[in-house]
Amino acid sequence: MRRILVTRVAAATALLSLVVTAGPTTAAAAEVSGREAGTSVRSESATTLPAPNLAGLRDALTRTLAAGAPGAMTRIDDGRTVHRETAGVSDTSTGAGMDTNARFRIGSVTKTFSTVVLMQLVGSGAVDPDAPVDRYLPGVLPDTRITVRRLLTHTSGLWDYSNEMFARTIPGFEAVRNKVFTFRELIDLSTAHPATAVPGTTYQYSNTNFVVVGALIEKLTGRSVQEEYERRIIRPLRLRDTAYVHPETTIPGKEIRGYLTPDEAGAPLVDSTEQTVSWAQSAGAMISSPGDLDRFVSALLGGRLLRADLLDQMLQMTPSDASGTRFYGLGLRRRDLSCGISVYGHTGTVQGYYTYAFTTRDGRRSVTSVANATNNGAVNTVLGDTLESAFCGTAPKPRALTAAAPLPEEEAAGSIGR
Ligand code: REX
Repeated sequence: MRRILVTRVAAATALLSLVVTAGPTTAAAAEVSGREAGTSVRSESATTLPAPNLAGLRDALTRTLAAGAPGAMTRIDDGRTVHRETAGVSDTSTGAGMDTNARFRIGSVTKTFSTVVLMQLVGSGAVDPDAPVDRYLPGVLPDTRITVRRLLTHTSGLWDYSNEMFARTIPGFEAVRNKVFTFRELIDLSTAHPATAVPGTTYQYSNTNFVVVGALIEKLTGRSVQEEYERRIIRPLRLRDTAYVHPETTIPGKEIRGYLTPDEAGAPLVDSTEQTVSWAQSAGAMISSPGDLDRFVSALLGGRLLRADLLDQMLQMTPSDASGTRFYGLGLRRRDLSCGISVYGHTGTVQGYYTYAFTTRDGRRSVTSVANATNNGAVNTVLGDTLESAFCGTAPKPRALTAAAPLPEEEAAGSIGR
């Protein structure tokens, strides 16, 4: 039985009172233009955004279940009002409902956390973003044209080692679920392959880039990435559900269980909740909750984690596919929605969990959506429709999707259909 719960809660969480650094305040309506691949981006404040379309949201979540996820949920936070919508179950064995207060694996949204740490290090002069990585990690990468910035923009040309790792979904996952890798082992898996492009010329999404970022953070600070996430982001923002527990395999506290879809049609879902996520580490191993992710992306775009010039660098976007609506900056995605609004954040895919965590340019409306089944492109695509309802107030037209023939997702081209 699939139930949909709707609650509206006044946001007592004092999001706006959080000031981590003396960053800039947000303008009511800003025109961001210039260096973003020649585009001009309209960017409204939450006060001028259409109200979320809750019927459209519920419809998108219901269709996410129809596409094969046991559960799906969205949390919308505009600083005054929180909308929570859930559909389906967080645990197929107990039948417990989805829960917007529970924790899950956020996959590549971790890349945005890693970027914030690195950009704070840029801000303090500890690292030059345009210097070769080789200056800081001598002999680790094969080409001195790979700069720190080219890691963050996915233009290093470093092969994504996870392509081969998960070519066969269940065997690939089972082979690494309890493994503990060093950063160097993962980097060496990548550099055993030739470069995919000349550094600086081509956007090509690769987990390797953000594993190198993790290695850099540890080299520059002399501390673990876990300590750096905690002291620079988690504690200042009071993110109580956010953690980097690598190489622990369990999610502490209240959890959403995750399910992996086998490649063989009709095969039952595999519970993939427990794993080290060591294959991803600083590219994808964090745990969080919808409330914490809303707070994180809001604080980032609201200028409360980075100085304005550093945030501006994260916002320098290049197209990530041919759609004309999807872009990548430094560890940050931009999506242009059908109503002309641009939203900023990241997506995540780690076995069992698809995540979307996006916010407006001023950070005033933030949205996190999660589904607990992966290796199913239709689930991911339909879950993405929640952004249209949440930011544009529209109800996207239902579309017929099957796992075998999903709409194109931004990282599917040239990789392994994840
Ligand atoms: C690995 C395979 C997916 C998942 C991956 N995830 O590279 C990173 C990430 C950390 O979150 N990236 C996404 C598996 C694209 C993002 O940035 O949004 N797929 C699955 C397979 C395919 O095993 N054979 O679907 O769970």
